Amino acid sequence: MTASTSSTQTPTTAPATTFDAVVIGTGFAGLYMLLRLRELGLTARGYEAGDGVGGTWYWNCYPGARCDVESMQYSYSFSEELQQEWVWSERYPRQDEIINYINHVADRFKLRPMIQLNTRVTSAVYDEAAGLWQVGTDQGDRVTARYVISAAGCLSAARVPDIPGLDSFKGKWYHTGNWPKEEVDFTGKRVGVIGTGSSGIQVIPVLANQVAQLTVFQRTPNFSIPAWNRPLPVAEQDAWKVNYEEHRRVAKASRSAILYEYSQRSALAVDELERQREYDKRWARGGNNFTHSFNDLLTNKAANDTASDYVRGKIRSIVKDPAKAALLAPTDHGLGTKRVCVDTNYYATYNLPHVSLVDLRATPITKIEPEGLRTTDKLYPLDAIVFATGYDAVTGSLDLIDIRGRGGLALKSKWHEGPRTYLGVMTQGFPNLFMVTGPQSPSIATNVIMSIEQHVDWIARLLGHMNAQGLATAEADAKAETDWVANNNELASKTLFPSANSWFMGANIPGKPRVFLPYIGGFGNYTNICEEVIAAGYKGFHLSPPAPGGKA
Ligand code: NA7
Repeated sequence: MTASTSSTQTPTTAPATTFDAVVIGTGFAGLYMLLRLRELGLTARGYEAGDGVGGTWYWNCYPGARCDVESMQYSYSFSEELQQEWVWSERYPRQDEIINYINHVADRFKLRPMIQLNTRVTSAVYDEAAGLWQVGTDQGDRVTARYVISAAGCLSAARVPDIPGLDSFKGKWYHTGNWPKEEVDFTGKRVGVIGTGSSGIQVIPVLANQVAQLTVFQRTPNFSIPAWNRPLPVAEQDAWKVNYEEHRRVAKASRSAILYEYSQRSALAVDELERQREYDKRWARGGNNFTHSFNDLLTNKAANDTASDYVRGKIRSIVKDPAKAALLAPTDHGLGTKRVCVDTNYYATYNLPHVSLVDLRATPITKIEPEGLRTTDKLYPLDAIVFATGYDAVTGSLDLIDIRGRGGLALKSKWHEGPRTYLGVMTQGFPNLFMVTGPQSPSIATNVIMSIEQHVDWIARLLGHMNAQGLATAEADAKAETDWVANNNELASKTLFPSANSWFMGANIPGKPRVFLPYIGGFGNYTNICEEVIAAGYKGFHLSPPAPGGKA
């Protein structure tokens, strides 16, 4: 680990107890929000649970952690100077490089004095009489703020499954999303990895190079496309930087706020030879560009089958043992209906003699014992277990905080049957509570940094407007919210996404309502809607002046 812990400081000034705004979390969202609040002349405190900035990237420091969006795109766009001066080293950024970058941002924009590290927000309660939020932390802070802005992240509530006996395990266990900062030496160890999502698919090939015996416990196989990661020559970056602003403009007008080659053709409008040629080309280039080979892969099952079949064929061609290859080939969902993974040597890792694959569908885990992990079939003796079992995504980070709005209503209760927001940025009954990349916003379906910037800018504009107009309270309208939720569900229903048991659907958390979490209408469309809302005088929001006597 690098600069994440090096120069972070807690505020040196006398502890303040009143702020215009409290920001929860200092990952990409929290840092940029703090910057914009300061530009507005508002006082703000960012609370951060970690002992360094970086959010999800701070915690996910497992071996092999890397972003699957390319380096030149996975960065802030708000400062031309920043994007011109930063130099990346590889096609896809490694976790520690992202942490260096985000620490650089915290320093360059002098954000550290606004941040209190090692502090987790535990409660936010709206005081209706005062029109203010009372915010509490696990360090005993009790502060008041007009605005609370959650930048708590979509993938920050790491989830260890409830497997009986974990406490009895004599070895060490880890979760990829909460990895220790000190290096873990797996040399000569028998290691089990549970989970084959993006994190598992990244950590497995790296661990395989260190351990004596690697056992992968797979419940559901996923589709993965090779990254073909490589060093990124400075000349190549310089060429990109000449047109950085234009690249960003085009990306932001697109579906996922990422520059891909978005095809205008249906997979069914071309013959098999042409399809094969297109898939070969995209496979050779690597990364998630593959998912955009044709324009109907995510809306038409027959079209999707052609891409899914292609990748299944690739798996069979890479993995020498046909039984393992069959287990690794997904059959329960189509390519792209769950987040497609991007890997380095994932499938080939299963050709190594010390790497084995256990099919948990056939032989589920029954318990963990002192010596290892037991399935219905047998005991697997292990020295360490790595949980790559994902997150309570999007809503999980908010559920961890006791958030109460008007009438003491808990956010968790309001969202009992699934999240309800307007634009993913506010929820009715919780005045002046904002969410950066909240549920029913594009967030995880996009280059999340672009979504963060768009949300933060939008919130900052609203706060600036309220300041200028002497307004004290913003709140989503109930009907606007109902319509937005319905619109989201309808958009999702026109795609193949609801057909998959994914964390996009909340399907990975027992008891979580099965609701499609992100807005899937496209980043460009979403941005246009947000602009129209402003142009129409913040349509769907109630903006109110302070009530006489201070009540909002
Ligand atoms: P994911 O994508 O949610 O993957 C979690 C994996 O863990 C997945 O294969 C799960 O299988 C598996 N899992 C979860 N619980 C269990 C239990 N109880 N037993 C066995 N296997 C289990 O999380 P990641 O961290 O990999 O990726 C999250 C995002 O981070 C990713 O999409 C990128 O955006 C970055 P399942 O599919 O539920 O059968």
